[in-house]
Amino acid sequence: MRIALFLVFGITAPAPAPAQGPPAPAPLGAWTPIPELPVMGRPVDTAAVAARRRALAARIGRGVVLVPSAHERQLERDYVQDNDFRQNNTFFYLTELETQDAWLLIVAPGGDDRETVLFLPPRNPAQERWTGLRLGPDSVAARASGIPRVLSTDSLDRVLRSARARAAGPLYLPLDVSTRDEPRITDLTFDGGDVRSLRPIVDSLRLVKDADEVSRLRKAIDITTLGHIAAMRAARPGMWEYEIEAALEAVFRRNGADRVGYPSIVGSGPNSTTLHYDVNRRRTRDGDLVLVDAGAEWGQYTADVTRTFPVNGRFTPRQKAIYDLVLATELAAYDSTRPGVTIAQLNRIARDYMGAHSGSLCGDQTCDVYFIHGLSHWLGMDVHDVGDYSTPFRPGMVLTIEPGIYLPQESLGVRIEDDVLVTPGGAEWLSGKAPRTTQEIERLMRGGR
Ligand SMILES: [Mn+2]
Repeated sequence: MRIALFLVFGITAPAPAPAQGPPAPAPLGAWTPIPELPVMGRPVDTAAVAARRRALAARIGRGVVLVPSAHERQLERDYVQDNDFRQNNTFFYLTELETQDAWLLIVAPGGDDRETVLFLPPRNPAQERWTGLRLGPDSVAARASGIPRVLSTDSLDRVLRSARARAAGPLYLPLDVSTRDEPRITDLTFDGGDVRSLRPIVDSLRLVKDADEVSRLRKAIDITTLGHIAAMRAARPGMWEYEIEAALEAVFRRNGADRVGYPSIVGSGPNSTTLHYDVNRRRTRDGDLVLVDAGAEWGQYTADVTRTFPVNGRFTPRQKAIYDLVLATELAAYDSTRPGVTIAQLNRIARDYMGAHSGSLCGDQTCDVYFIHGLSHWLGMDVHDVGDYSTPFRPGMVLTIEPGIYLPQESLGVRIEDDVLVTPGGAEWLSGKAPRTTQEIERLMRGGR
């Protein structure tokens, strides 16, 4: 069930506009916290997250799982320029809540409603006047999360102790970079109990996306496609790379993207041959190719799409020949994408194809020599998503296919990257709406549709 929290939000009637000057702040004592509060975040697919928690408990068999949420960053103490709150991925996977300073406890066997507890800090009205309304340990949080047992974080240690005694199994914690500064996690790892890493189990669950995850990815990818189209339309010789970046990211934001999934790469001319160039400060010149590798993030999931286009709207014969080989390589890899195949096999198929169809395009060498990175990676909440790279494809897995050829001596780099969902019968392009053939790109840049 999805709970439309924005309806709840509707009860906060705006104050009437003052006749003149800014309104005087209401004295703190006169301000009453609104019991029905909005959550910073989107509605939770409560059925989907409950199913993920049950799946996790089933994989553990017996034990206790404890996961902290992310904390708010301190404006002026961390990075003044960036205090954006982004939820911890493990916590988000199991709750879809974008709330700070929370903890999730799951006891296995079970992992159902009776064996799951959400801990939230008590609300702080004075603090909320600065940072906005928060979820607190009350019935609003229970409804928003679909977790009936919501307690104050004050009771976490006591409830955890009794849960561990009852479960008589290991304690699973997300032991990774996301929790290395979490004092409670550090203490628990040294308390002499059987403490194990939660990540391998959660990572393998995250590898196969459920329907809610696929719909989030589709949204992020659709927004990204619109951004790439806008970048192609805006491009003109003499434009600065950052102007093309601005055209792209304006469309991301205008369409509701929460942020970029990674720094946008807009590399023109020589910069098109630098794989992760993201300075974006060069002025383009007539005849340049522009390589744009960018993905919007929406609902915690990110796209990862690359398009390469001529800044003046016309590929030279040389650029087109290299481009068409990269594209044909991508299609060959896609045609082999189906359940049971591995990324290593796909990589081999792509390299063999590129090598066999190089002709004299890359001089004495075959062009796969200039294809200097891997073909694919998993895609999800992380742009290079978690999961074992030797896992044979199963329906619901999402990966990129991204061959490239980079010729620095010619200032000529081409990468084409699409996001692909593995289906029972093969695969589906998720980013197929972004123009991809030289003909489609040239038509779009001439002002066609
Ligand atoms: Mn990629």
